Amino acid sequence: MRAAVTAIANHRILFLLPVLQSFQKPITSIRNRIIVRNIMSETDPTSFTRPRLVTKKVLAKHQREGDGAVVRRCIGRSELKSLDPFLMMDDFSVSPPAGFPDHPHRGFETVTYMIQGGITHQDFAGHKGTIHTGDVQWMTAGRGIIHSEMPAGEGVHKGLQLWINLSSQDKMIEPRYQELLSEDIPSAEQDGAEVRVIAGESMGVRSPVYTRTPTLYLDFSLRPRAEVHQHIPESWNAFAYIIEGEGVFGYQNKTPISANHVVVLGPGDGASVWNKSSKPLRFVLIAGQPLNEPVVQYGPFVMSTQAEIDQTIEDYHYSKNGFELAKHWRSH
Ligand code: FJE
Ligand code: FE
Repeated sequence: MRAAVTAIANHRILFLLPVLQSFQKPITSIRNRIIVRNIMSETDPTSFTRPRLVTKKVLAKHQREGDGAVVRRCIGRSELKSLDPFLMMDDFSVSPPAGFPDHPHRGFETVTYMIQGGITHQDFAGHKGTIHTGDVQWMTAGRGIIHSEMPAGEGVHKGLQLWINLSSQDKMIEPRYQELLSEDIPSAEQDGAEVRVIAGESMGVRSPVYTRTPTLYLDFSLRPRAEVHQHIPESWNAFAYIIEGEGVFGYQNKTPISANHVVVLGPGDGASVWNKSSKPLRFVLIAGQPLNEPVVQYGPFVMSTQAEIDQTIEDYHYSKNGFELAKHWRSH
């Protein structure tokens, strides 16, 4: 009930803002309304007063990656180099024999979220498994992982892979995996808006995933005419990627944004999205606390200085400082 009231209040404020902003005087009335809402919704995690607007919109086109795989690069492309702490995000599609054969990582985390099919993962420490539709693998590469990521069987396998940077003091931590099966991903529904909480909290439910770099990762499905209002910490960077359908982001009167677009959300303490279409809308909303540290990237190695990158290349070459197990390992 409270959520519904807040959604309506939100709706009205957001609708009024563009009108009010064209005048000088009514600023006080915005303030008054916000104060009223703050009192009303002090304990409501969905409430916010400064809606984030779209500051950038990029279409993620197909490109080749790995060994014959096709990705739509959302973050890490020339128009959107990175969005601290996010280094890269690929919307990938692979069919055998394509895939991502043996390759290393150091200094960050990879988060693989399956949309369709399965990916089989094997690493140099004997960790092996397959994640299927709706499952997530949160891999902290830390000081080093060498692995292969290949399609599990015939047909097309799709998902999202996000790279999250680690702070300089966390870059050399022990590698770690957190794997969540689809059925263990918390979800909630409100007025035609469903959320799967991969990391962080939404609609009063929390993910068990530990995010060393604080991250919010939500998968929303909105039925026609549904809307969602999500709190995002003020100092965090945030973006959305549309998987299916089209949605209105930021202000209610904006033009809808269609599938395969990435939108960067500007300053504010929350985001609003409306599905004004007659088809389902599915998108991920991802936000993270910026590290504000230098980033030196050499392919799958991400460190803070060139000297650390040089050291990493040496460690990888001589199988040391975390890459010991690489000496005689190959995936099979
Ligand atoms: C790669 C380094 C990499 N996008 N999407 C260099 F780590 C990779 C790589 C991936 C990847 C893997 C999956 Cl499962 C999904 C991805 C890049 O493994 F392709 C290159 N060239
Ligand atoms: Fe990888």
